[in-house]
Amino acid sequence: MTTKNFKFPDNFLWGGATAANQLEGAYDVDGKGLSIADAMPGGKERFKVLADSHYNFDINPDKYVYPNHEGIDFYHHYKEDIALFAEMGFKVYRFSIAWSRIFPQGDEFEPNEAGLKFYDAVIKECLKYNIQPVITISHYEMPLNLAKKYGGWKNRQLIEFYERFADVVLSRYHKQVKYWMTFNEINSALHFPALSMGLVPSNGSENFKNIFQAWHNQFVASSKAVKIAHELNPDLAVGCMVIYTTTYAFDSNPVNQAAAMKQNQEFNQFCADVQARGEYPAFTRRMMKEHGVVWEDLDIRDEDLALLKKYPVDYVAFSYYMSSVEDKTNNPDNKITGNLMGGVKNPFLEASDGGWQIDPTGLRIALNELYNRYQKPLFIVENGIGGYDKVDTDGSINDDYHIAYLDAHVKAIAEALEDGVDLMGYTPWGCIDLVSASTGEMSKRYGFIYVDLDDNGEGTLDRRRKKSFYWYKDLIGRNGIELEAEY
Ligand code: BGP
Repeated sequence: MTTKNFKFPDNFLWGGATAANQLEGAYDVDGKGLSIADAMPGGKERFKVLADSHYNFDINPDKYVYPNHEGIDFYHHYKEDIALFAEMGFKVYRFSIAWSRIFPQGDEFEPNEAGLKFYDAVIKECLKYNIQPVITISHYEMPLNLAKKYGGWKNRQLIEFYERFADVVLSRYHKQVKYWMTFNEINSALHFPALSMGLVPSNGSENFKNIFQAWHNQFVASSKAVKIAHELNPDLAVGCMVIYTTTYAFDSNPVNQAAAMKQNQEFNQFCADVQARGEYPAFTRRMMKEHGVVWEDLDIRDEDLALLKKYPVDYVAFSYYMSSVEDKTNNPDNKITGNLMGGVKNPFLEASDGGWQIDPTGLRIALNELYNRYQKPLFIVENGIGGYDKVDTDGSINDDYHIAYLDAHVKAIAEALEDGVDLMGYTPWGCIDLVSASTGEMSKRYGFIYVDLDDNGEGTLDRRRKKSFYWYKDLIGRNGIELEAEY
């Protein structure tokens, strides 16, 4: 087989991604308030608990474990961890700021200085190694009080609270940090509103009117953050962030093709259209109607629409883990699980242990679809495979499945660059092992760096380089990859 060496652009942003609630720990230290993530139990029961009609972000330590409370204690290990990122050659490190460290209850007027000091130190440490921070302002971790007292994002007052939070962090860090994102995986809410909207059945998640209202409030809040950022410095780059799940029709039956089109609109395009184009897409009213919601019943004001139009995002960031298949005709019972998504099994793909279908070509397609739709720079800010690693007797961790997954996806990225896509960078998810968002487990690992900690919080917290650590270091160092000559 003939191969060619593909070179990535010189300024390509290689790095890794994490979220505060999944790794920092120190959940009640230095004035931090509780966040909704602190109230989500760990383990495979997590989704079931969140779906219970009585659950209202209550914390019940007698019954459940809460691995996020300790995370991997990045709060006290950040120097060691960032040094390891630097050793791999990271150009960027994507992390989020825990809102409840800065505004413990979410509705205060003055920020918590001790919380800000922590991020001062993290940013300083990154810059020491010429690692540029990429900050997600809100990643699945709003202050608990905003969910309990205000009912989550369906309440318009949240816009004001978020604006205050965004203003504080942007004003403090705009000189050191160029790249920002407003909300993590904003489109996940249709399937799972608890994490990003603070909505569970007991405060209205089952009424789609609340979901669309919450989204609208988030879109407005996002545009306000873009406005603040650009007023501070027009060169700051603020992105939206969506989960992208490349969607195929089961076959050429037009009914299935239309189902795939609709799924694409609802899941992949709706939020990014509003945030990147600055207006609701043409299919909005129909999509709302199909969920029993009428546009006129929502609190969507003219000044909101003007703000959305005036302050769209500068780039489109997304997570990509898998693709999905739409099938309206066969009704097969081979349903699969996935990253918040169900779907039908794709006979051409293999799946991870957790049932996520592995599809590198789907990433090339995603990049082309997104770029051709928005014509804005893209940023892959999450990608990876969660697996169950074991430490060999000599202490090594041979995570070949992890390398194989990432290698195939990096090749697909190279092909998309050849297709002409404008891609800023690549930050694989969970560059250091951390607590899973969907299961709250430690044992589902994505990292290049292994952390000695189990699902019950037992372990030394020692960090170890996995085999993939050296693979990634080599890739970044070469800034290139061997591709088959014909793709
Ligand atoms: C995304 C989230 C992340 C992350 C990742 C992996 O949806 O933005 O926070 O956790 O998925 O998912 P999980 O941890 O459930 O394996």
